[in-house]
Amino acid sequence: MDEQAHFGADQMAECLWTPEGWQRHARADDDAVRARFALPGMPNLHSHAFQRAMAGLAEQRGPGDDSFWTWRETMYGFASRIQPDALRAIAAQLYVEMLKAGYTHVCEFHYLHNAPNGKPYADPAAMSRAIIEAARESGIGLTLLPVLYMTGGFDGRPLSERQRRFGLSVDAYLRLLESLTALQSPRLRVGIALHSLRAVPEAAMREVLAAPQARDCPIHIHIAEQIGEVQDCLGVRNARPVQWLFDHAEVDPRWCLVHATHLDDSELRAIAKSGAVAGLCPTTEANLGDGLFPLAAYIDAGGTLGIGSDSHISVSPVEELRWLEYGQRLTTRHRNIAARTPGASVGETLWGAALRGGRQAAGLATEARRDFIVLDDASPLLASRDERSVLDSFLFAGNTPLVRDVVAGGEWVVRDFRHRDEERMASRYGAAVAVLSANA
Ligand code: NGQ
Ligand code: ZN
Repeated sequence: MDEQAHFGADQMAECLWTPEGWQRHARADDDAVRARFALPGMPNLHSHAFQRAMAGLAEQRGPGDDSFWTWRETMYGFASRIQPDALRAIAAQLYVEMLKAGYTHVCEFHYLHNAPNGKPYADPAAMSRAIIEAARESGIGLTLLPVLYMTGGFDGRPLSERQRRFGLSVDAYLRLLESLTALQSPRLRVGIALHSLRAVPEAAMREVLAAPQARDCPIHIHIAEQIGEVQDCLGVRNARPVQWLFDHAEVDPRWCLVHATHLDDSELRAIAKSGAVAGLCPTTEANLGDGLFPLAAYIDAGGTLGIGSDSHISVSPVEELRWLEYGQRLTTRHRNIAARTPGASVGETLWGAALRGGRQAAGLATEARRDFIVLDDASPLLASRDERSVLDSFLFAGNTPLVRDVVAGGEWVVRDFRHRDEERMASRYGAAVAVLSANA
């Protein structure tokens, strides 16, 4: 088969699951496109690609009580050594892993803008271009979110030495945004990201949100991830973070509130009512000790959600969704939390919800029939499953990989569990990481 041929899901899948139910198509003639179970590919709504190369390197106990804040110091030390070539190698390998796991699109929350000495690169978009190239090489769809990061805390303190790589003035930020927006294509969307309320002063936030690009592009922000952040916000701004944001910005479906872990009832209802996406990253939130998102109440309030792999301690939509549900089961001591009506499947509910919210956060049209994954119906686990049970089995019982083929943007990027360029990506990644470790 011609690898470059473009496919839509209806041309190939015998059975395609959609949030509205299973759709049947005539069986394709070519046996190579046989697919008993196909699903739309998942958008990954939150990624810091460079962090993949330090996954597993912050799991040894330090001198005191380890926390999000001690992890962040380790991460900053690691970030300070990454240059454009290394970023491209790491991101491309990561995106290959994402595709093989069932993600067909990624929102890259990108703040590593400047050279290690804190000065802009000769091309201020050098690091952004590395991300764009990595996505193109891997075949994954990209929503690039250049990040505004200006201060080291709610009190407006200047960036620490290690944060200087992230810092841009509002003017420099808007210039970067404009130069990236000019590169948009069907496979590359550009949106806006405010790192967090602690990193963006109010006046800067207003200026960026008033830019013409902001009118109809995705707007992402980290918010209410840690209790310490809620306390600092209360101390300095006299309001909880989500409450403050709603009081000072028009939060609507353009927005993705990443983590939104620590919410009171009125904040939870405000997000749900606004149509903004709660960007949940369960494996990273578990790894960093963030806390648990109030899933059942949020779904009952009609809230929109999506998933991201964030620090990439794990790269799998299955694991994100499984942890999302299991976290709730462990604290409530009940089962089948995400499915709110009798007879509903947890797997279908979660895949469908994260698909809808992920597409919205990525700025994608709701129908993306050229992004889909084919499950391995020859695996013993799925061989005995039917349409009614396949998503639940995939999400809860799959351990060996079950994603057999992946079509992204109408192109076969994974066939029979292999990405079209995986050897080259892996060896380039290995070489880049060896250099980073040698310089540690
Ligand atoms: C980030 N990570 O942007 O990678 C942050 C830490 C910071 C999470 N919030 C960096 N999980 O807060 O400056
Ligand atoms: Zn993040």
